[in-house]
Amino acid sequence: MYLLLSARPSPYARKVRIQLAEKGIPFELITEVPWDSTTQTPRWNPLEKLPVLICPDGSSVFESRLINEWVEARHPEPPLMPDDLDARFAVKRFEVICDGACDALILQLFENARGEEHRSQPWIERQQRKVDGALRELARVVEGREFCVGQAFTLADVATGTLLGYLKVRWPHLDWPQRYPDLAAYSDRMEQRPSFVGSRPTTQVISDQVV
Ligand SMILES: N[C@@H](CCC(=O)N[C@@H](CS)C(=O)NCC(=O)O)C(=O)O
Repeated sequence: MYLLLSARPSPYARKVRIQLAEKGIPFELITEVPWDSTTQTPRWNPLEKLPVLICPDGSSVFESRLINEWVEARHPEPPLMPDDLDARFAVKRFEVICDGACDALILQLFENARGEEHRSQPWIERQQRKVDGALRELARVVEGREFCVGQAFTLADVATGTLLGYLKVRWPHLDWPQRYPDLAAYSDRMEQRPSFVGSRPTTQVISDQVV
């Protein structure tokens, strides 16, 4: 059986949880706080980040997009990647935008954690512009559509639904649902899928000082 190193709020880990659930692949979920010294993450990933998928043979796959690709290659049914080359790149474009927005959010989280005296407002604003830009672009592309790419649920929906779900839990004050009601309705639809219901993000306490 696969093991998955995951954190409860992690949008990156949630992408893998959703993919495994959509494919009906059994796995044992190991919940960690990757920012704490108690985490076993560095044992499996030299970059000390989760998610990490640990295979029955003891090898590990890390970096959420690589895990998604790896799982897709080894467990192709049901497919979450289209066959058509242009559609595949369209899916990857969504993944790049959503992961980039998550990165910008996490950078802000830790910049804020430095405390009022030490935080850099220009840095926070730069990161927030990336999040705003990502949401603007997602709203433009998703408007009036059931799924991000083509007529079926793909890894693009996994990435987009996960980013939006993360925003709702960790950044509830942002006004994107009012600015982009279509995107908000899309997010509500995605959150109804059993794979999303079973992996709703919740907050975790970080005990170590990270910054
Ligand atoms: N690009 C990575 C990002 C993963 C990531 O940043 N994970 C966070 C948890 S949400 C982490 O483990 N951070 C610990 C650290 O950076 O030391 C991916 O897609 O897997």
